[in-house]
Amino acid sequence: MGTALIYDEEMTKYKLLWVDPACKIEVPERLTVSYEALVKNGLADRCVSVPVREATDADILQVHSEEYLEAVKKTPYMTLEDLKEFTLQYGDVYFHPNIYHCAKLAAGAALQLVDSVMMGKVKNGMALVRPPGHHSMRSAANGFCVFNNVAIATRYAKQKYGLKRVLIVDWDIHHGQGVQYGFEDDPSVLYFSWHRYEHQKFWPQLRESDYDSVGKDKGAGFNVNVPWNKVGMKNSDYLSVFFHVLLPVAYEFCPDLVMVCAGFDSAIGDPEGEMCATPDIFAHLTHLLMNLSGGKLCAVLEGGYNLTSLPQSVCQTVQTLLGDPAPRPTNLDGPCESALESLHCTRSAHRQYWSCLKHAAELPASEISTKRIKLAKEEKEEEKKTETVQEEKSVEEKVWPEPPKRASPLNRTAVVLPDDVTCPDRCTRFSSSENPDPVTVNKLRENLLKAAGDSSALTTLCSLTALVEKMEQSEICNGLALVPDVSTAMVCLVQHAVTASNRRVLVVCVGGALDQSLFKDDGKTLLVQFSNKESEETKSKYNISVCLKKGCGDVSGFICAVLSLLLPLGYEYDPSLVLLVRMADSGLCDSAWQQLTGLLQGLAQGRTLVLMQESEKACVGITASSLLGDAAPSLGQLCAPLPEDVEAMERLRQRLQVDWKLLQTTAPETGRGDED
Ligand code: Q9C
Ligand code: ZN
Repeated sequence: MGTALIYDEEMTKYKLLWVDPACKIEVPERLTVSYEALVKNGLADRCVSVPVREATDADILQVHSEEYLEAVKKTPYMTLEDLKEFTLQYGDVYFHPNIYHCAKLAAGAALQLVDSVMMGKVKNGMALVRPPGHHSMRSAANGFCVFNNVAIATRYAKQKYGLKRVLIVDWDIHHGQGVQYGFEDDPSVLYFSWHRYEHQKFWPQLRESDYDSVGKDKGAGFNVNVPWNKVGMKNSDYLSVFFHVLLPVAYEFCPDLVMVCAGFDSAIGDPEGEMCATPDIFAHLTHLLMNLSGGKLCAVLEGGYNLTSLPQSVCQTVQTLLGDPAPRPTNLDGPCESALESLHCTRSAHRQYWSCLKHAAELPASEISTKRIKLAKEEKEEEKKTETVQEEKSVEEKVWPEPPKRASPLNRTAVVLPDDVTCPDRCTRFSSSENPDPVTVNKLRENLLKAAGDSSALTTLCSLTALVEKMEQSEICNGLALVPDVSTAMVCLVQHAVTASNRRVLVVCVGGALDQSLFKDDGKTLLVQFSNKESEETKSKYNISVCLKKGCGDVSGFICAVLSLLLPLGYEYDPSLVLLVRMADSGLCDSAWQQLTGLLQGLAQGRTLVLMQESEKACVGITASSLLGDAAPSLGQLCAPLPEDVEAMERLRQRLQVDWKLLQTTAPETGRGDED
């Protein structure tokens, strides 16, 4: 099942017809450069091209008022002077004789996308549209937006397909206040937005964009705002918010569909956002959402005004939707203090609504909200003084390397299986044809003798070391092996893999403990084990045991640990290879195993080798499917994890955050920072 791409040149056919500094960045080229980049990179061709349509009055009226729609309907017949005057009643938006037509197509494109995904014609997709939508309100255009495309599509999806829960992820750098207003009291729609805020100094300067707007009435807890109070946020800041706020809440919510307000003004170089996250981060943001709702994801373009970073970011998003492995994450040096403050605030505002956040630290008595008001005042005065200077000062041009071309793997998944186990669909059976070098064979034999393995075990191990080499050379992306003894195989492979310089192996072991003494603390391996064995204290930053009371049997606890411990550790470690070891009787249910397998593929460019005990052959099919990039089945709405597990995980997180910055969830000394 493919990826839909919706684009129509018609949506480039309106533009600003007068001088307005606030609106001059919203240009038709935003769309043409994005589409051309998709064509140039061979991505457009790999997508299923879906035509746009016009949203009907009925579609639009699900979100907007009749008066507003009727007013917009008149704009195609207005003179330039009338258009200017009509525009004046709204903030930071412009009208054009053709914008009503384009706005109907933009909303209609989002509807077509929902239909394609929900009818199973494709598994996911992206719509490249103008005008954007997330600022427009029931009776008002705003922020370049005329109709609220994503809100309209969300209402439509719920109604037409009977969806119970829709998640809207707004990664645009502006607050989609229109979306927030539209679903504030609705618990069936979870709206998440991060946005440049600067203590209410940044447009649209709304009090209700802050972290304490959590939703109203029945919708309390279903509006999640992460305000950025400084510019220059980086990849680490974005990922930290995903690991410690969005993903835990999203998995607990368990959406039937994910809608993305895909604005790319949150990328480096954007004149509005002034953030520093690189375009490759969108590969990871996308990947991390692709195992929710069985992979049903609709991304709809919002902002993005740097004509270099915008097309790069669009390509990263679409290529990930197509299933190509994400690039190695870059620049993960941990979140900044201001980001940690925001993270802390949002987590504490939501701790009463989400069991995954129950252990989040409370805010020190109103410290931060009073600071907000004070700062907003001070900085406004400051601004007045420096206004003339500011006008002359042009934003310094940012430079960043173009993201390297991502290869689409020719051979995705290789399997090493006993002869009596059939090779799963779309996989290739792997056996090493070349003779491995004698040194390798001797080492393998030594290890085997210790473990009393036989000659067929040696053949298997030879194949596996050869497979690791092929993965390293990018000839094969990932692999799966059934072995007679996972511990021995794992030890042999780790020993083999780390002989090459600058290789780092992340070993993830589920169910049952490995002999930790086999691992050195030299940083060439990071071992993370999940089990119910009360293990001795974690010995080093590279040897980590996550102990859950029921082992991997409690899905909620397990998934919390994966999202907020394993993923941050894995991303910060940045392995060149992931070894995923499944012990016999791990107690892990199939869907949680597939979630784990799917999520880990964001690391090491998807180079994951799964080792399973021979007795686990019933899981070969589902594991292969996950390695091939199929979305994991949804876990269902999660209940609260066991309190003792939550506490144990929190203790572990606190202990490890000294060494692993992506595990931090609070600023070093909250309330300090920019005090006078
Ligand atoms: N410095 C979207 O990204 N403010 N809308 C412009 C100029 C309006 C952004 C101020 C920004 C609207 C969809
Ligand atoms: Zn924006």
